[in-house]
Amino acid sequence: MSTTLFDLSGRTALVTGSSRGLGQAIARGLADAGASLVVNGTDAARVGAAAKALRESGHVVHEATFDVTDEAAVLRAFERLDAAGVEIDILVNNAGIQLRKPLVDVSADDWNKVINTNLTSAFLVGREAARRMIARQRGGKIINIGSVTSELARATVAPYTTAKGGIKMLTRAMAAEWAEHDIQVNAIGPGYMLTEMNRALLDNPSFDAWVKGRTPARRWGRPDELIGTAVYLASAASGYVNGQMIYVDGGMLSVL
Ligand code: GCO
Repeated sequence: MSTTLFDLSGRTALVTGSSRGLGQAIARGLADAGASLVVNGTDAARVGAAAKALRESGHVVHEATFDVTDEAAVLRAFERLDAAGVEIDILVNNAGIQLRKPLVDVSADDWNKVINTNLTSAFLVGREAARRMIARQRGGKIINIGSVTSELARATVAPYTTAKGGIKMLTRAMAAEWAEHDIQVNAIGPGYMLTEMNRALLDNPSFDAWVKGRTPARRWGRPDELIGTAVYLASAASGYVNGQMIYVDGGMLSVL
């Protein structure tokens, strides 16, 4: 089998929310597969630290500190990348936040913040990336990060669940319009992963036991366990895959 099938050399990947958590792990995995990276976050210091760590591993890294929920900021960020000659071949829409509270207690501001960060941002950043991919006529890859909550709901995370359900359908909608431009748009649906966003759950013995009992693998997933699927969807190996959500969930969605 050709080893170049999964080689990302010569390509540049923008991973939103890649200064920590799943995004940071995916960014490292894409870099290790040969891609140059654009690290994004809203905190310049965090973005700089994540970029420094990747550079220390010998990778080519650009820093892009901007708020993915702010349309004007997204437009300015892409204009800066254009001016610097940085062309995005691979986009990973990873940025996301969690809010855990009963739906009856969720304010409109709460709701909008989660929807804007976890769903609308994928539209705003995806649109700018696709505009350029289509104009260049060189194709591209867009990978949206969903969740097992793209399929099943859990009480107290309604805004997040709704956004992640939207990610599944936005992935299909993007594929419907952009596949003819040789842009493959797909999604990854993580299960319960060992991240700071889930720290409160991890530290709760009964929730920890529930995750382990509900997951056939009987354990939480590690962020680095998303890398193989991310590299696959970012590479030539998935040239005829469109609109799919690949669940990396230890089997959680496959069982009652
Ligand atoms: C929660 C968790 C989940 C997981 C993940 C599952 O509160 O239930 O945060 O949302 O993080 O998204 O795919």
